[in-house]
Amino acid sequence: MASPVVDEAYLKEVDKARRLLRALIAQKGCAPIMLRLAWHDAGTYDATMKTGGPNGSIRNEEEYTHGANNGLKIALNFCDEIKAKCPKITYADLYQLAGVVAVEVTGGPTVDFVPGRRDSVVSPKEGRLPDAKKGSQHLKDVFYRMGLTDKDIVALSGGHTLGRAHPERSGFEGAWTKEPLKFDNSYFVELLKGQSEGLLQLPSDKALLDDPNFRPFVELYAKDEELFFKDYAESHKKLSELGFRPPGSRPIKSATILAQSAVGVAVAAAVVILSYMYEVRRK
Ligand code: TBV
Repeated sequence: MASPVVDEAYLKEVDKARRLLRALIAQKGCAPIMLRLAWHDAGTYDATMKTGGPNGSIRNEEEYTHGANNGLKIALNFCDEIKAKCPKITYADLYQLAGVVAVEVTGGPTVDFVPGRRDSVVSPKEGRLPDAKKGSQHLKDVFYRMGLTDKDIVALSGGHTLGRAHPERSGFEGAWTKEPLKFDNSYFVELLKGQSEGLLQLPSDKALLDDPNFRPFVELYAKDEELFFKDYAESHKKLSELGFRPPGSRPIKSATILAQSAVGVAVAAAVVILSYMYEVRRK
């Protein structure tokens, strides 16, 4: 499908959708599942094949019925309420905006949001999202496929500061932190404490402690919430823009640059010549 035209009317709807999302998330307390929806739409990206990614395809029945997406129909339906009031906005933009607002309204960092994602009717095959029962090599395989780094993996895992696992959805149960509706660095603090207080730690969470590339970031983020917020906001933006080139940000073609510099040189030369002639005539 074609890119949406991000004109003034589109930006106005993005603004309206942002306000409606704030209200809906505050009213329903659904920030965690909205963040999970944004992540699961984006997290299918394959940087080599240039398929998947934040393209709204999770709205297709074929995709939201994948095992990893259990329960996400709830969040899709919430987004449909907003889509009905803001019909111009693409599903792809709406789901990513929902993720950004979920982080914002629970006290997390402001994640920069650039609109213009196009919707896709094509869903990737099942199996691109990480499996919570597996270890650090699996996590790396999945995130490297997206073009993301070890630091992105750890920072984004901090998203488990929100929400909980539901037995009927994933087979796991419980929250990762004591205040699952507050976005802070407590995921890392609790992770380092170990499983002492009945909080949840999936095998994929524990992998962050065991892997020598991951662990230093866990320790940094547990100590320094400001650093976590800064890195999280950068990684979340990357995740939300996988395979996305904002409309109007086309790299300037080299011919255009050449033409621009030719004009620049000509203008500079004209100024020099004219001022010289002016000086000569004054003498
Ligand atoms: C829920 C899976 C954000 N994630 C969640 C559940 C499970 C995982 C519970 C679902 C349920 O039963 O309702 C099993 N967690 C994983 C997997 C890994 C993991 C597969 C592998 C490493 N998660 C996430 C990112 C982000 C999230 C990148 C957001 C940026 N996930 C998330 C939230 C919730 C889940 C906010 O994946 C709570 C939803 C990086 C709710 O409360 O409904 C962690 C990472 O670690 C893989």
